[in-house]
Amino acid sequence: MAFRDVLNIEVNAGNGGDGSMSFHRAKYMEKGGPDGGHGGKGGDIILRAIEGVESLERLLGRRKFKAPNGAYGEGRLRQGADGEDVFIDVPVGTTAFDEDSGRVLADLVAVGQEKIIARGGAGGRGNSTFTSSTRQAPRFAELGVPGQKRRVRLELRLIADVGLVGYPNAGKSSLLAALSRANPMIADYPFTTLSPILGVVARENRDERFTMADIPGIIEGASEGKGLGLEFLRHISRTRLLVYVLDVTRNPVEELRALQAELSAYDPTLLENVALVALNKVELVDADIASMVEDELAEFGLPVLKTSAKEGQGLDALRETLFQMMPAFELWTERHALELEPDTVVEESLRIEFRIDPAARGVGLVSDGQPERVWAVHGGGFEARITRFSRYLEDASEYLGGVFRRQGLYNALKRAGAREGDTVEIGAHRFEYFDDEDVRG
Ligand SMILES: Nc1nc2c(ncn2[C@@H]2O[C@H](COP(=O)(O)OP(=O)(O)OP(=O)(O)O)[C@@H](O)[C@H]2O)c(=O)[nH]1
Ligand SMILES: [Mg+2]
Repeated sequence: MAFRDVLNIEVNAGNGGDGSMSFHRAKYMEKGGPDGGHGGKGGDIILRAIEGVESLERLLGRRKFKAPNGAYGEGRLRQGADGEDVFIDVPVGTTAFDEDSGRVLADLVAVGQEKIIARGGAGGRGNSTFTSSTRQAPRFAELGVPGQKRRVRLELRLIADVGLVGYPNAGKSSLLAALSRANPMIADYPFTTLSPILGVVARENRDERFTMADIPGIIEGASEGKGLGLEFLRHISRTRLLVYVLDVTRNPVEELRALQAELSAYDPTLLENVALVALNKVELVDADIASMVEDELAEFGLPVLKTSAKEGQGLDALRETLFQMMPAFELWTERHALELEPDTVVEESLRIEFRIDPAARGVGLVSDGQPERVWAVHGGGFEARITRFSRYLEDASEYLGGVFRRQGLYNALKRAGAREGDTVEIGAHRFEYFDDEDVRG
């Protein structure tokens, strides 16, 4: 099974269904009241963290996800059904980024956690909504909003409590095998481990356990791409505790210094992690040599535990120390919380900040010799609002005029110096400006 920790997908939430333009029909009744129902909401695309998957591999081959659209509204006030949500199941530890903005869309750190990564569009309102004392038969309805469409990069950072880091061949996999039931490959050559492996370490006679991640060895220059590079450091960037595994027969002080330099080049906060040193293969040297090395390592200010993964020496002490030093989960999540992109406001028209450019474009002459004056309106959600009635623009224009007036557009145009007969440009649409205080929407 291929270990897969980065994957690009495309997600497309469902479009909102259009509202219906309909009038009640009954025998002997020439023209009934408006009875167009609302369109349904489009389905969301939701990322969900599930248990028991440790790779994004199962998503391979499925790169596009589309949620169903909301159904159209219908006559007799029948509302269109909402489109169903689509769930994408991923391993715990998956982060989703918007490929284009780079923003974090979701960061799932616990089983069952869910996050919408593309929102379905709102349904349009049916024509029955738009009746008023002056408008008893609205011949327009609102169209549905398109669903969000995104290119998303999924990145998996295994969520392990403990991360083993060290040079190749130091005995990381051997320690994992000795402390847990995991069965990693162990061999007397560098880069035996090619992808991260997780194991569960249990405390004797107690119902306590933690997970431990073994990652490929790191060498000096890894931050410049030497060896297997630093890409696997992603998987220890969110462990609660780091174990530096050193081979006592090599040069442990030098190796630890180089390891820390590489980790820090990847992410300086990694060195703030709670950490300890496992000085491994101690059975290969005399006890006083091992103690000497231990003293030399004191400069790093980390607890040092002497182990032999091969002979089973020091393993109980290592396990016990790990349980004792483990920081609380709350502290961990606080430190590692990613800043999520705020939920996007789909109903753009709720924002009414806008800008008016006087005579921005299209200055020409009209018949009476006066220059035609064009006011271009940007922002404020006006264009999106018009789009929602694009099929019925003529019939909806009076209604839209009223909405825009309430949002302050006419006042702003007036203040800017607009005069009767000027042209107002909103996106691709053009309207004539009229200075009439009494027209109501
Ligand atoms: N003598 C002795 N040999 C050990 C000890 N621990 C591991 N080894 C041996 O060292 C070699 C490398 O062990 P691994 O556990 O594969 O080392 P690793 O750090 O996972 O190596 P990479 O996956 O290549 O980074 C193997 O031959 C192990 O049997 C130990 O405590 N004593
Ligand atoms: Mg290994």
